Amino acid sequence: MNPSDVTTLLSMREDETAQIVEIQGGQPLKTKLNAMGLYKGRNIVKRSPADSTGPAIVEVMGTSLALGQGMAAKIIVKTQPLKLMLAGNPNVGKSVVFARLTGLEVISSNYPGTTVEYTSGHTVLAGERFTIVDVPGAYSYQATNKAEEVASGLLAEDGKALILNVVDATNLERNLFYTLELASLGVPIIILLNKWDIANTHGVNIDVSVLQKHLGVRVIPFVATTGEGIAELRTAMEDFKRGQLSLPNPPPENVDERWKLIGRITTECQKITHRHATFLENIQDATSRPATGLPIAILVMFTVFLVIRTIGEGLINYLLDPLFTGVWMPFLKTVLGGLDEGLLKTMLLGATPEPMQSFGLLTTGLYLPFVTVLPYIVSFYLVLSLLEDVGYLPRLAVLLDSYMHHIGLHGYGTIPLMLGLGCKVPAILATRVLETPRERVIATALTLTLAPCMPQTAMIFSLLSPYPLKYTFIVFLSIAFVGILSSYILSRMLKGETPELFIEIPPYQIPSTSILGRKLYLRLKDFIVDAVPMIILGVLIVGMLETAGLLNGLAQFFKPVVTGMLGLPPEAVSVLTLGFLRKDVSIALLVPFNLAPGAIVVASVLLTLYMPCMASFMVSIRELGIKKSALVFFINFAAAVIFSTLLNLLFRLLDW
Ligand SMILES: Nc1nc2c(ncn2[C@@H]2O[C@H](COP(=O)(O)OP(=O)(O)OP(=O)(O)O)[C@@H](O)[C@H]2O)c(=O)[nH]1
Ligand SMILES: [Mg+2]
Repeated sequence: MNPSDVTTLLSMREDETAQIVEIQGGQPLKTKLNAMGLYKGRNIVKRSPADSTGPAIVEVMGTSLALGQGMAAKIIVKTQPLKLMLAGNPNVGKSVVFARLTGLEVISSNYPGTTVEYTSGHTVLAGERFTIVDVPGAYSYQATNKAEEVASGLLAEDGKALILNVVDATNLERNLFYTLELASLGVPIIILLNKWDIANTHGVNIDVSVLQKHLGVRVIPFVATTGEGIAELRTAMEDFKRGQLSLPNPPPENVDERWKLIGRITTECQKITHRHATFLENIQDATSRPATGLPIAILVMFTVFLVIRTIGEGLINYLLDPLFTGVWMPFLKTVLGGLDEGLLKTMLLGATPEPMQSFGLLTTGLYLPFVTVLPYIVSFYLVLSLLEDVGYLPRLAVLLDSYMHHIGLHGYGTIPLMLGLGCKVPAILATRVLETPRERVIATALTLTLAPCMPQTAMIFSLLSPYPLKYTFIVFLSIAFVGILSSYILSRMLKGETPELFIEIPPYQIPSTSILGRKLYLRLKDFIVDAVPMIILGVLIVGMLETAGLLNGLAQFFKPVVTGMLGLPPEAVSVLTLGFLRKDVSIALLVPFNLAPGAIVVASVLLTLYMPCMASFMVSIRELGIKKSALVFFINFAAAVIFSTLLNLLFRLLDW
């Protein structure tokens, strides 16, 4: 708690809300106030100004009470910061504004639906502390998907003091519809006319004063990415604090009337000067038209794959592996080499000196996350963030729309799938922008199975790197095949229609390097904070199980399935069990078995598909509920076991 939030009822400002934390002055006063409903924990609203010379007026449980100044000075309260809602259409820049005002890190991207859960933070504006909420983007107060439901729910809550309506200046007419809906919520609004820079270069001129007059609210031209307009926002907040911000003009009730009004407003305040199509706009056309767009998409995806691998491998071979083997390992040897042989030494350094096989905490435990996986995480998120910020993903969604309909999804499903190449957890959350529960189930199933996540991909790359490239391709093709097949089955099992694609396609933009850098940092931080400890724990568990000889018993029990059907050594059971905790660790565990490449392929396919990892397991259950998640998990499991068995048979025939 910030100590400056604690004050007395006497010094509270007019209309301020607070909670009583203590009543001083002895028991008799406490009892007296208690009888009137003033006790510790109770919320109150002050109705008289702080500098008033008369009694203090407070509102409690809907009734007003007057208290003498002496009494009011004995009631200690904690004031609650005013709540400021950051609302607007999707992809208008709310999250960038939020990050700028709060200094908190949130992800922003150039496609609608980046924020599907809300984030809140604190900011000080005009000397006043505010709680500020990054409301998910919505086109209308009448929600049509889960993200919009969250938005309307947040806006309907009591206690909001002000709405900061972020409006895309390049798209004024469409954005104003939501603005008019917000205008009927009964709180003051400040409009941030964001992307003012793009509007200018596109020849869109908006007369701010005319717009202000029509809407009855303050309008501030704003560039969230650079912070232009912050000074005007501060001034507006000063005015808000002094109570000089009037409520917006009441909008017409009828929807048609609203659109008519919007039409009148835009013709009056907006002038668009004609200009030639820019280079970016020409590319925009080429990438969205199927004839040129599909070949470009294939080229883009192929390049993406290559770039990710090249950067990842480069980082490993030329930087991290030499550092680890040349600097870290000798250092460990010097410092811990003298340790007595025994449990502690085995735990820390493992059984063998090989960093990938020893399963010591300080050897494999660090090598795995930092040398094998991190480089690919860096390169993947670098490339993904670029695609996101340029605005390529919605175009991919449009291009793939007709194919996606075969498996019961529309094109927007490609966005969670792309995110899922990195980590399944944010990807499953991203399915919230899909309209129907059926679509969300299918999209979740496909996200979980279409391809492994990045840490696991990194391990598959590294495990198969000594062998010809065809093995790596077979792994990914098999996984994609099973993923698509099981989603197809699921889409037939779940009754219902797939809605038509209906998304906004933002124009391409040159990404801001600072936003790109911040996003990469945020995603890496997530990996290091959430995933690395799990990897180390996984390494520890396996090391311990092995030392204790427990793996053997388990291995014997499952031997018929694992060896008979899948052709893997019985000890691989431990690997499969651990796959639930961390899939990348479990794949790394295959190293000591010296498997043939065919067996690595079978094991990789099985491990990717048979079960989601613990984190995505929990998120699926939270998002879809237990019943639907169980269906998804079951279909994936069955498909994984059947397909891996077939693959094993095939490899035996081919003698791979
Ligand atoms: N040029 C320019 N780009 C901006 C500006 N504000 C935001 N952007 C970009 O617009 C895109 C969308 O920004 P976000 O903050 O993710 O949008 P959002 O409103 O939070 O979107 P949702 O979470 O999908 O509702 C990002 O690529 C931003 O970098 C701006 O003022 N100028
Ligand atoms: Mg956002």
